[in-house]
This record gives sequence, structure tokens and C-alpha cells, in this order.
Amino acid sequence: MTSVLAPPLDIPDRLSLAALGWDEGWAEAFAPFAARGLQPGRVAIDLRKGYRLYIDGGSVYAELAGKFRHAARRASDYPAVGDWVAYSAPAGAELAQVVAVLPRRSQFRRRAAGDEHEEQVVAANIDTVFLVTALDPTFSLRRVERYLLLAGESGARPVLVLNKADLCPDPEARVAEVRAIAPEVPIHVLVASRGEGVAPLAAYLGPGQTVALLGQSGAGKSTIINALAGREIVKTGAVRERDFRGRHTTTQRMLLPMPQGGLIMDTPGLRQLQFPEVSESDLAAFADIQALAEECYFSNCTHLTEPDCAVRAAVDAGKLSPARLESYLRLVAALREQQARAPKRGAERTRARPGPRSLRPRYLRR
Ligand SMILES: Nc1nc2c(ncn2[C@@H]2O[C@H](COP(=O)(O)OP(=O)(O)OP(=O)(O)O)[C@@H](O)[C@H]2O)c(=O)[nH]1
Ligand SMILES: [Mg+2]
Ligand SMILES: [Zn+2]
Repeated sequence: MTSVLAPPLDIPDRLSLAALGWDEGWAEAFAPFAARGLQPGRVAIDLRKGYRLYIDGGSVYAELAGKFRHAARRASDYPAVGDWVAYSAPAGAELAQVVAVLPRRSQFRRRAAGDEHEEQVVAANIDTVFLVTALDPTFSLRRVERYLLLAGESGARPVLVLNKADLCPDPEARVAEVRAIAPEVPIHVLVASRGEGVAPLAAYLGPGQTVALLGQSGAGKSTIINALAGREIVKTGAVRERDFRGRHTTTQRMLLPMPQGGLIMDTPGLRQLQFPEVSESDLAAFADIQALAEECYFSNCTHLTEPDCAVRAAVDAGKLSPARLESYLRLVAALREQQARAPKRGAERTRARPGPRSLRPRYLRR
């Protein structure tokens, strides 16, 4: 059992309660349980049929005590990753028994599966949340707004992390836009895959601190964690080139002890906001960029990172505005996402597909 359920073995998980975030406030909330001979633990992973708990100096596997299950009324009554719980370890029992969940200081909720009225808590007791957005052509200010809203409801302190700056013609313009909608929120610009801009994020960690990362799949959440840890402690996955979609590489929420002290929570990607409907005729407005693209070395150049890109060269030479290139890249990404969503069945397929190959913009040809 342990082999399947254990997080990566090289993570030191023999933390003291204080390192896990325990303080006087928690001790006070726990006092009645301590009086009953129960122990405190923090939920590290939700294994659906049970939990892995970090406890003072180690970890245990636990399940819900029968009484707990009978008393639980709402989905939000159940333990979430990050929760402090009271457990007992009856002699001879294989698993520790979770008896109670301590009142949460912050919480992220989402609609419970199968019940549209009920909300489930997916992460608890987060001090700081990194709202991770990719500065690739899928960038959306509306998505940033939605993340800020989520953070606002949670009670965790938000930090905006704009990753993949290498895929953005004008990161500073993006920062300005984001700052305009969230003047109080710290903003960090990163190229996480190269470790750039990552170091300042360590300031949010430290003994007892809990940081969670939220963002769409493929935004680079796990890459940021690995960069902060200084080695690979979680898996990362390439995004689909066609439409920049992530592959939902991280499938479980888990709390990971960090070398800086404190815990970081990796999370699966949030569902992506779909692009607004667009049509290929919108590309007509970008005939100049399409003409430039004919000169790119790679016929399927994305104008993001490829060498010998005539489009980026025009931006560098001041002949094409970065904002205009961004609008174009967004439009193309939206078209691609639409094509990927289009029905794949027989007759519909021919209709849903774009026109004759020769009429399709060079960018969309493969
Ligand atoms: N170009 C570029 N690629 C990046 C950057 N950061 C991460 N990536 C790549 O983006 C892909 C997705 O990264 P992940 O860290 O797996 O993304 P994630 O947000 O954890 O995705 P999920 O686990 O699916 O939610 C990987 O191929 C990373 O190497 C960056 O700054 N620039
Ligand atoms: Mg991930
Ligand atoms: Zn190009």
C-alpha cells in the first residue's frame, strides 16, 4: 500500500508541528481534543478512501472514523488537503482514525461533483496563493480576474505569477494591464522553465507557511515548484502545441515540504476559460503579419520562440507593434482551440473543418 500512496521518497517529511504551521491558535482550537487523548495531524494528500497526514515528526495513513462519517452532513464537512484534524491511533488498527476537522482559517471551494448545490472544500489553511497564468497567447485578463475572485473568497493572500514570459512579445504591457485591475496584489514575472524570476517567490515560504498554486493546466505550476525546490519533486508535462492546452499532468492535490521551510500545495489545473468564438475571416485584418510569416524560417513558425522568425524581427525593428502581434497570436490560438473542439464524426467533420488547405493561412498549415 505504501508504495502507491507515498509521495516522492526523497521529500523529507519528518517535520515538527511548528514547521507544519501549528501555532498557539491551533493549539487552542485543539485543546478539547487533546483532553480526549487525540493527536493533531495535517492532511497532506486526499487519497479518496483515506488520507495521508503529516504529524509531529512523521506521517501516518488515516481514514475517517465511523462516527465522523455518520455525523458529516455537507461535502464541506469532510477533511480537505491542508486541514488540521484530530485523530486517534487505536492499538492494533492499521489506519489512524480521523475524528474531527479543526475550523479552517482559509478555504478554497468548488461545486461538489454530482451535486450542483453543494460545495466541497478542496484546499484549506492556505496562507498565500500563487495565481499562475501563462503569458502565452491564451492569456486572458478575464481569467486573472476570476482567479482573483477565487482568492478573495478563500481568505488566502493572493500573489499573481505571470509565467512563460518568453512566450510574450511584451510582458511589461501585460504587467501594466494586470496591475490596473489588481493594484494591491504583488506581481511576479517568470520564465519558470529556465528558473528566471523564481527566487523572489521563496520569500512567501518559510517555516509554518503554506502556499498553494492555482492556475490552468500547463501554466507551469509544477515547474515553479521544482524550480523553488531546486530539483524535480513533482512531474511536469508538455502542453499541446496546437492550442497551448495543458495535459492535466498533476492529478492530485498534495502538500509538499519545501527546503525553504513551509509547505507548498501542487494542484491539478483549473478548467480553462474558453476563448470567445472567432472566425477565420478575422485573420484578414492581419494580412501584414501573414505576409511577414511567409519569410519565417520554419513554415509552421509560431512566432514565439523559433529562430529566424521574420515576425518577431519586425517587432524588434519597431515595424510591428507587440500589441498587434499579441492580438494576432490570440486569434490564431482561439481558432486552433475551436478546431480542436470541432466534432470529429464523419460528415460533420468535413463541414467543421476549415476550407481548402491552400486557402488556409500559412500559420495554420501543418
Ligand atoms: N516556454 C515556457 N514553457 C514553460 C515555462 N514554464 C513551464 N513551461 C512548460 O510548460 C509545460 C507545463 O508545465 P507544468 O509545470 O507541468 O504545468 P502545470 O501548471 O503543473 O500543469 P498541470 O499539472 O497539468 O495543471 C511544461 O512542458 C513546462 O516545461 C516557461 O516559463 N516558458
Ligand atoms: Mg502540474
Ligand atoms: Zn515566425
